[in-house]
Amino acid sequence: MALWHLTLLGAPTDAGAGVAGAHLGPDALRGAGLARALRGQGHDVQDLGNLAGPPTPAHEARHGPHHLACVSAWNQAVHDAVASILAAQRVPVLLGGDHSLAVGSISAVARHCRQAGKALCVLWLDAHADANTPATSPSGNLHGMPVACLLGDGPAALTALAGGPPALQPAQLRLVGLRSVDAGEQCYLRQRGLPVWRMPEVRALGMAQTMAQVLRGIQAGTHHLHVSLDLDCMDPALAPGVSTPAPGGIGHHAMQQCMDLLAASGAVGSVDLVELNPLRDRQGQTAQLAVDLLQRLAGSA
Ligand code: 4U7
Ligand code: MN
Ligand code: MN
Ligand code: MN
Repeated sequence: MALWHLTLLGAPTDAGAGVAGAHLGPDALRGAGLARALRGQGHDVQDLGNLAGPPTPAHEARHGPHHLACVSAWNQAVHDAVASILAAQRVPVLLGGDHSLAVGSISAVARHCRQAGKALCVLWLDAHADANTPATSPSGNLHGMPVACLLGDGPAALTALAGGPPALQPAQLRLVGLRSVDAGEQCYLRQRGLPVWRMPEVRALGMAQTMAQVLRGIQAGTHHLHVSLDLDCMDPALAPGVSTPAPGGIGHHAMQQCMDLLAASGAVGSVDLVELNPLRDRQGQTAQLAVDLLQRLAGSA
């Protein structure tokens, strides 16, 4: 039970994804009543509206990651805005947009934590590992690369956002819900020793036990927990409005439990809510679910 001073920030771009539509995410979340729902829980909610950035180019790059210049422009804007929100002692909630935007937001969070002397942990809720590099990526899409970028492996335009050392070390990450991991990512996860809870493990342990492991050692006060929520972590039967659905995801009850346990930790200091694709949604059901989950994540004030 804590009052959050939340700041919503939209980044309407799909330049990091292989299919169009994630640029409509922020406004669909607003349309589903996100701010109203959070205020209804007693929180202080500010909405900065949408950032401006370049449109997604009509053609993909023939060599290298697709739309890199466009993706890095958006990430620079996200980085700077998230840094100001954190400096104002508020909790940034980045409304995506595709998941490449997490490079900008988490780079800003990492700098903030270094200055504030807080230990940063990042919970990556996703069907995918997002740990490709330009060398391993089967698609060339940058929303499949943010984890590697944050660890210092990726295009310089993105890794440089952290301002020197990589934004994260592997032990600071916890990847939960994975079930679609590419061969190159598999090697990378093992080589870098990334802590991962794949779907079969989440199912076997149950969400309560999974989160007990994920949150071990994380304490409100000394730690800053960043939640990077890719909506495709959920089962596509529940959350069809995503660009890259993968069957066999987290169910409704387990997801609610996950949010409740995060709220109870008292350690959440920033959030990405990404990969909503309204063009693929059914009657706004995924947007509604996202609002419900964020409400539980914030808990009541
Ligand atoms: B998301 C993929 F190949 N791994 O790299 C890739 F399967 O942010 C998918 O998690 C990436 O939604 C999905 O393109 C990125 C593919
Ligand atoms: Mn993702
Ligand atoms: Mn994903
Ligand atoms: Mn996706």
